[in-house]
Amino acid sequence: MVEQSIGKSVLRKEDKRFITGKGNYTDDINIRGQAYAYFVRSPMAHALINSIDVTQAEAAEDVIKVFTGLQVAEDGLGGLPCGWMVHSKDGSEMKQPMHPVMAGTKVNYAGEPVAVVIAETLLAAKNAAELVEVDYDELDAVVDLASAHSAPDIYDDVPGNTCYNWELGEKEPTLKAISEAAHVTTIKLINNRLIPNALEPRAAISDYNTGTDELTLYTTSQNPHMARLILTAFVQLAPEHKLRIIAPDVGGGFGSKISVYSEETAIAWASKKMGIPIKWTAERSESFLTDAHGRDHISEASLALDDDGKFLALHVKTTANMGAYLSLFASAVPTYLYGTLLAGQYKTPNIYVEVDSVYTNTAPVDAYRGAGRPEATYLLERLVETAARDMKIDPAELRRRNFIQTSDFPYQTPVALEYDTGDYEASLSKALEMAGYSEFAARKEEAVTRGKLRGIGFSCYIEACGLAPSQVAGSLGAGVGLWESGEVRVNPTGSVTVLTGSHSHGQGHETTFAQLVASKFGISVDDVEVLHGDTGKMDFGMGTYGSRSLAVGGSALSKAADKVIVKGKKIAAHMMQSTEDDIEFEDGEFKVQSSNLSKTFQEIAFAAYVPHDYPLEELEPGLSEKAFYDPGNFTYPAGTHICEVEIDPETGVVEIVKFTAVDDFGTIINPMIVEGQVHGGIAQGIGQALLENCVYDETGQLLTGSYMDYCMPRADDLPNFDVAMTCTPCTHNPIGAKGCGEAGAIGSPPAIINAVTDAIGIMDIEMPATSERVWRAIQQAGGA
Ligand code: MCN
Repeated sequence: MVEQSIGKSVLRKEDKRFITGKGNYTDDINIRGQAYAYFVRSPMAHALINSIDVTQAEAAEDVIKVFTGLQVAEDGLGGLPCGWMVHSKDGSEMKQPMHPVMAGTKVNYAGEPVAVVIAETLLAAKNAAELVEVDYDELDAVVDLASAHSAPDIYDDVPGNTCYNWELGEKEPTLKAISEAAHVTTIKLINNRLIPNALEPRAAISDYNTGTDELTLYTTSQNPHMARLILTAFVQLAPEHKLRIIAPDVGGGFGSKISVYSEETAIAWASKKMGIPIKWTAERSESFLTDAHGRDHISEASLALDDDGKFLALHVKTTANMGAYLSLFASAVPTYLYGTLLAGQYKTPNIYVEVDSVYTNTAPVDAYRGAGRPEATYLLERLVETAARDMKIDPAELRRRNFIQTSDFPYQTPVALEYDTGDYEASLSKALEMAGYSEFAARKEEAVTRGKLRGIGFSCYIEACGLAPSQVAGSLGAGVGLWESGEVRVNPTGSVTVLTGSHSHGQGHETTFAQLVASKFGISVDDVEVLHGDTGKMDFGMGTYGSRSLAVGGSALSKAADKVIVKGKKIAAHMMQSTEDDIEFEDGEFKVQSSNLSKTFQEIAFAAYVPHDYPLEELEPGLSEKAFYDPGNFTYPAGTHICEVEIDPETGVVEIVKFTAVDDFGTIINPMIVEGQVHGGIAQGIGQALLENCVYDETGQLLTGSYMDYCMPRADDLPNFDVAMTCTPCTHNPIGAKGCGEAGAIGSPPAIINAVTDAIGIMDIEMPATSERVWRAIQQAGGA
């Protein structure tokens, strides 16, 4: 009998190839006769293009061709679409300016591509790009988010630069409750703009077969089928059945590789036009300029409480930056992935949220690890902590008084979502114990003797992930369904090949999905191979984002595996002259319950493919099943993060001395991988809270365009994390699993800023709380 592997920290199967340099990333792929692309990008954030002269560039050595944005558009290629329609308060549709593959007559952010040079070598393409002469008329750039409405309009048909003005919840009861409440805490805050920085830059290589008319595009995508759908149905690059998209090994995405970008579209089009393979790999500076950025909100929020600290009402007003164009998921991020999360873990009876989303002359903003949910959590958990300080109630106690109780589930929030399950008290209690909260005062006192300021901060987060029921998504404006596909192919010798519509780009699916399927069949994890990321191999799938792969993609595989077992029982019944109802499948064996006869999984697999003794009239040969799974609800991971910091008042340097995270992800397949996901997420949250900030100057030039100016967290910025789990299994998927991929980035930033402000004795500090900001805050607060 093979040991059941669910819940075991099986080492990652994919790591052998990664750590021995055998990974196969897009840039590792070379096709005979390939040319290289280099993009000419706008140096200005906002300008009219009077003309583009490519004569010199095309005459340069080794240059094959130069294409401009206008040429691409004239060839009939459509714009890059946004996949989520959001309506304004007045019912009107969001304003969506055309997002051309490359700019034709006007550029709207610095770095926007205007032409592409195709050459025999990368160096030749790069050199020739310098020879493309673009005559621009610079326009004033709209950069400041707060004043974007009153700035000149970027697009003629988008008055006030307003994309939409959205609302959720009941306005009148909320405002009334706030006006009558015994206590109201109000905060204003900025959720700083971030640049994703996946380890592997975006890349693409396209190959057109003039014989078969098939266009193959290898690209760094989190969702290759969706990319194919967009490039065929909207951009009209090729018929769907003639376009194959392969997303091979992908070195991180964090949301930035969901979108279909200009570059892969342009090279695929050029490759088809010229009948040659073309390769493009982003330089890091191009990634900074053009990968979809994240966050970028300004908010004001008020929480009304009664004298006992019971939450009565929450009013939130947010302005969200969309950048210059609507990226693929952009419109959904500050609305359905944000406003719907504002109930948090609390029973707040009245909630009303307004979101004003605006265009600016900056790179498009889209999903970045957590996408909307970190922004909601940051706002709510900063507000709750501030209210606790205002009312002089212990912050853990204030949260406790307002928690949704286990007996309340399923719990309908006032902002659309219905939480299926959770136990918020359990994660808070465990986190308080692990963090040694009761001894914190003593530690703070001791720190003072060393001249240090010590603070502690909480964050009790919830997120909706496992995106999502298609009907719900559709009713909220999604242009696609959000189900997932899975196929389980049992090979004749009993090993298994799994094909999934999910895409792994660091999350370890090749291991966890293998564990899931191996456990179903009672076989070894080593006997299961997981394939993903190729529209030519697997069924249409929706891809990976919104921590959905296990809850949705894994559930599809679980259903497909169940079908295999059902068929296996039929074969077994025939082979052992029994009835299907009398067969039990357990520990990798099909057993006749009423006797001691049994057949192994492998024997049944062999019989399915060598059907000499087989019920051919009743059953087809083969043992391969598919399933499509559309979830009944989101999953709702939740937990408590507690951060403890020490600050050196002389320098403002913040040291995280302890970070505790207690999360509830329901049933866990692989604790080591889940902990790794939590660690990675917290690291990104620490980056946002203390170090990272995307800054444009007033003309729209990106000032933080390299690692010299954009500070990513490094190992010595991070403490050892104390991570633990509680478990309330998800009630509506067959695994009981909730997503874990974003939780760390969602829960951590407010805990960190709550700790920093607690240490200094102030109510607020802007993220990132750099040592300079902290030092200034300490001076303003009256010094150490
Ligand atoms: N898992 C588990 N038990 C659970 C939940 C998850 O064992 N109860 C496992 C899963 O099987 C999977 C991993 O944990 O191996 C993450 O699963 P899940 O929460 O389903 O998230 P996804 O696989 O859908 O990944 C998406 C998520 C998101 S949205 C971002 S952004 C993100 C993240 O994952 N980007 C990442 N983690 C990342 N990790 C890496 N290394 N690189 C990225 O780009």
